[in-house]
Amino acid sequence: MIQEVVYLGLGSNLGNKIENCLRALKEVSGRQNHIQAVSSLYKTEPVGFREQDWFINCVAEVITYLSPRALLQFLQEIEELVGRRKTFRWGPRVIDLDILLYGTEVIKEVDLIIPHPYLHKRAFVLVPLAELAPEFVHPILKKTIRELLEGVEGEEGVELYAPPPDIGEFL
Ligand code: A4P
Ligand code: MG
Repeated sequence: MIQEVVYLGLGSNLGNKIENCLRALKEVSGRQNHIQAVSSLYKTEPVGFREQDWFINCVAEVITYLSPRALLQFLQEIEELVGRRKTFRWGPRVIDLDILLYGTEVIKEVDLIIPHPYLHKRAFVLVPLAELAPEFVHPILKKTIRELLEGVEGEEGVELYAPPPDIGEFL
């Protein structure tokens, strides 16, 4: 039986951003996925396409009983449910759910790349991830999340917005 610790990245910059993140976490939580911890919520400047509203970003630590591919499909269904409509790459979204890390697995397929390919370049991912797993070693780069955070640019665009949601809400 599969049982793996995964880190999920959540981002929203359309509608009620916090509600969207909380709703997505509620949908993730269930028999197949147990939410262990959630980071603080951060208000972050848009990266990539910059002419869009600011984001709420956070990271969740989850025990999953799904394979990487089944988890990806499940997260895509939740994105649909919570109301994500395709705009364009790096454009505004109601909710974006990314698999940042799936244990120490390395996967390089066209539509599934783990660790997430931009994880080490994005302060909006590393700041909340470092709250939950500072000593986790990136399986390719062989550096801890703390070390990756020390080397990243753009930390000034990541501002603490709200404390971690009560995970009791998701049980
Ligand atoms: N995909 C591959 N690997 C993964 C993975 N590990 N987790 C594929 C999730 N999906 C993965 O993603 C496109 C395809 O990536 C999926 O079909 C899946 O098979 P998408 O979420 O549909 O499209 P996207 O999000 O528009 O593109 P992309 O490249 O995933 O963008 P990102 O990296 O998600 O960046 N600025 C701030 N401050 N905060 C943000 O959250 N987010 C983005 C989007 C840009 N700027 C941001 C933020
Ligand atoms: Mg994405």
